[in-house]
Amino acid sequence: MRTQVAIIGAGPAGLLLSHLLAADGVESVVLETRSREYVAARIRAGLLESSTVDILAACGLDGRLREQGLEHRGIYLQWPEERHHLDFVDLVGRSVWVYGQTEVTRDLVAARDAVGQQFVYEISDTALHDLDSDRPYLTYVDVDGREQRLDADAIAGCDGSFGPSRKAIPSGVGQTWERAYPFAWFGILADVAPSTDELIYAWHPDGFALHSMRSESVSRLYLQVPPDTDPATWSDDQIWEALARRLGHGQNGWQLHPGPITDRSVLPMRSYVYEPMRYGRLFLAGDAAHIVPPTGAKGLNLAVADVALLAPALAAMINKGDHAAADSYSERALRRVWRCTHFSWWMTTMLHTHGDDFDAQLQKSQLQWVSSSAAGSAGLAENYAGLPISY
Ligand code: RFL
Ligand code: PHB
Repeated sequence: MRTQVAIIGAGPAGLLLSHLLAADGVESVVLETRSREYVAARIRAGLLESSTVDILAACGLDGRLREQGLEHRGIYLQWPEERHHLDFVDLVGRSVWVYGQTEVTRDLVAARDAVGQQFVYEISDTALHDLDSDRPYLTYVDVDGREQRLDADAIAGCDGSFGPSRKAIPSGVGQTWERAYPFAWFGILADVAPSTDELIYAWHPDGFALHSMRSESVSRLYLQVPPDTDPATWSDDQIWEALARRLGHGQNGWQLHPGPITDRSVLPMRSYVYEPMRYGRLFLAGDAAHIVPPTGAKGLNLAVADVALLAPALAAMINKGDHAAADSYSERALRRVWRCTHFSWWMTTMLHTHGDDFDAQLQKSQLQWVSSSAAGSAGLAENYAGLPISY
C-alpha cells in the first residue's frame, strides 16, 4: 500500500490531522492498534480551549459541539471557606467549552467516514523504517494476522505516550525532560446533574478535588490520591464524602449532589517533553511528544494545536516541495508545548497538597493573589482559555 502521509494513531491528533490534510488535498491512511469501538468509547479529556473550538469550527466540525457542548465563561477556585469565580471572558475575552474528547472523536470519525478516509484498526507490531530517507515506510500485522507494508512521503507519529514512533528515533538524537508527581487523580463519571455551573478547582488540606462535567446530566469529578490507589477499594460513599469535604459542601449553603457512579479510574500524573518533534520524515504530534498533568486541561488542546501547525507544513512539503514549514515545525510547536507544560505544572503545584505545611501556606497565598489581583487572574485566564495557535 502507498499513501502520502501514514498516520499512526486514531486519537484526536491523528484523526484531526487526516481531516486537515484532506482539506489541503493530501491523502493519508490512519493506522490504529485498538478497535473502532474501543477508540470511540474511551473517556478522557473534557475541556476545549477557544483556539481548539476555532479550529474545529474552521473545518465545519462544530455542529454538535455548539448544540450539546456547554460554553463556560470561566472557572471557580476554591479553598476552605473561600470560592472565587474567574471570568475569562471579562479578563481576556475568551471562553472555554465543556465537550468530551469522546464526542470530539466521534465527530471526527464520522466526518472522515463520510468522505471515505482509510482507517486500519486492530493492527499489531507497528514498526517504522527508513525515517531518514525520503521513502519512509511502516510495517504491521493486520487483524487477520497478515504482514503488511505501507509506504509514504511522511509518517505522522500520533500514537500517544506509549506508541512506537518516538521510540523509533535513534537514541542520542533527541532529549527528554520529565517530572513525576507524587500523587494521582481518581476520576469518576456519575449520572447526576452537575452541582455547579462551571468547573470548581479546589485546594484542600486532604488534597485537590475537581468538579467537572460532561453534560447537563453527567458529572465528572476527580480527587487527588496516592499513586498506588486501587479504585476498587473506595466505596461510593467514601468517594462522595471526600468530594463533598474537599469541594466545600455546606460552605455558603452550596451542596454537592451525589449520584450513581458509572466509571472510575486512577491516572498517574507526569510532565514529559521529547525534543525535537521531528526526525527525518517522521513528525510527532500530541501525547507522542509530550504529556502534561491534567490540572491545566491542556493535553487534548495541545494535540490539536500540534496538528494545526503540522498539517499545512506537510501539505507544503508534499504538494509544493517547500520544506520551510516542516523544517520549523518542531521549534514552533515546542514554544507552545513548553508554555502549556509550565502552566500545567504551575496549576498542579498550586493546587495539590503533599504534606508540607510551609508549601501549603504558599499555595493559599498564591490562590488568594490569583483570585484577587487583576494581573494574577488575567495570567491564569490567558493560559487556561488558550494562547493563539501560533504563540
Ligand atoms: P491518544 O488520544 O493517546 O491517541 C493515540 C492513539 O494511538 C494509538 N496507538 C497506536 N496505533 C497504531 N499503532 C501503534 N503501535 C499504536 N500505539 C498506540 C492508541 O491506541 C491511540 O488511539 O493521543 P493524542 O491523539 O495525542 O491525544 C492526546 C489526548 O488524548 C490527551 O492529551 C488528553 O486526553 C489528556 N487529557 C486532557 N486534555 C485536555 O486537553 N483537557 C482535559 O480536560 C483532559 N483531561 C486527559 C484528561 C487525559 C486523561 N487520561 C485518561 C490520560 C483526563 C484524563 C482522565
Ligand atoms: C475533565 O472534564 O475531564 C477535565 C476538566 C478539566 C481538567 C481536567 C479534566 O483540568
